[in-house]
Amino acid sequence: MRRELAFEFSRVTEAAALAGYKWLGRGDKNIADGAAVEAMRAMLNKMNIAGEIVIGEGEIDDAPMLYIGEQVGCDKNGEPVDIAVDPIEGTRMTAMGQSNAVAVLAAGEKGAFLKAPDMYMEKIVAGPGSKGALNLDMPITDNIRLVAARLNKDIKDMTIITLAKPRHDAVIKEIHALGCKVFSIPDGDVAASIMACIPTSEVDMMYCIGGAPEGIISAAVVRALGGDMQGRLMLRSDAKGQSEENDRMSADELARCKQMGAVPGKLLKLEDMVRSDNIVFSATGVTKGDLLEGVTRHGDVATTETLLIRGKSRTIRTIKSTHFLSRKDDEILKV
Ligand code: VTB
Ligand code: MG
Ligand code: MG
Repeated sequence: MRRELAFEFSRVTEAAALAGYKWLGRGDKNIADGAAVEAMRAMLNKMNIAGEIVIGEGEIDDAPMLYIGEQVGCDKNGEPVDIAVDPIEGTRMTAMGQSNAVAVLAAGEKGAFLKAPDMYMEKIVAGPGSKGALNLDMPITDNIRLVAARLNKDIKDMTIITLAKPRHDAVIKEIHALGCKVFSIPDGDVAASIMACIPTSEVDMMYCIGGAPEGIISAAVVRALGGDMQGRLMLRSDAKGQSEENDRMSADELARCKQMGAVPGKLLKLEDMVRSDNIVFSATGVTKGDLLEGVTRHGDVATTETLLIRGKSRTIRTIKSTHFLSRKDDEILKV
């Protein structure tokens, strides 16, 4: 993938964040998501690529989406690029004015990403110092012990980040019983996965059952940062419990998995989820967070902060931009 494309992708997540920000604190996560989707689509369609959305988000909560299989870009003969998107990772946070919402995407060469439907995924992440130490077939407590040994840390000094969801209550208890610290955030495991990979954060590992799209996007940035990750696609009934509706949705997920060649329950290593180092990851803060500043706006002037990472060179850039909104193209402003 051409190096210059990296910068172009940062403009795509900037536009999505600016569009989502308009709906900050207005209580409607679907409108915020829809605005970010439209802005992201408009920007992607200005790029000289033959792009395909291979991972989208939205089916789990029926949100508006850039759908799987959608062709983007304005040059059919341009560079073929596979793109995994989450126009707002944290729509609830945006709607409720909570921290840590980001607009995010990962792009790679054709076939770079595992194709999977929008379903759940169990995932575990650790930083570069623990490469090869993870094994999702073993209990989480064993994984923590192995990572602690790699990091030369006391178990009691280990910090594991997860999502504060009822489905994690039991695992949080186990981790506490082991003597570790648990940071439970309401939503957003992509940011949490990045935190597990950067040496300056307090977090050593990420564990959760969250979205598969977020899992693949996280795998891209974890690989780019030299960290490690394993995952396992999970049917809705296994993640959220059996009910008539969950069982019906699980049957649909299973059928879609078959079409796409994905296998629920199968252990996925980092290299299975992201097959190349030649990827670009871009995330722009929508609301203020642990990793990135959120959008700010004073009249016509808005600012954004973006994390742009190229996997091949492992260059990590933080881009602070100032935008004069009256100069933006209509299709970004009108949403
Ligand atoms: C997961 C997680 C995301 O939403 O998709 C979660 O991966 C949805 O969980 O990071 P529930 O179905 O239990 O609400 C996020 O937290 C935000 O998109
Ligand atoms: Mg999300
Ligand atoms: Mg989303």
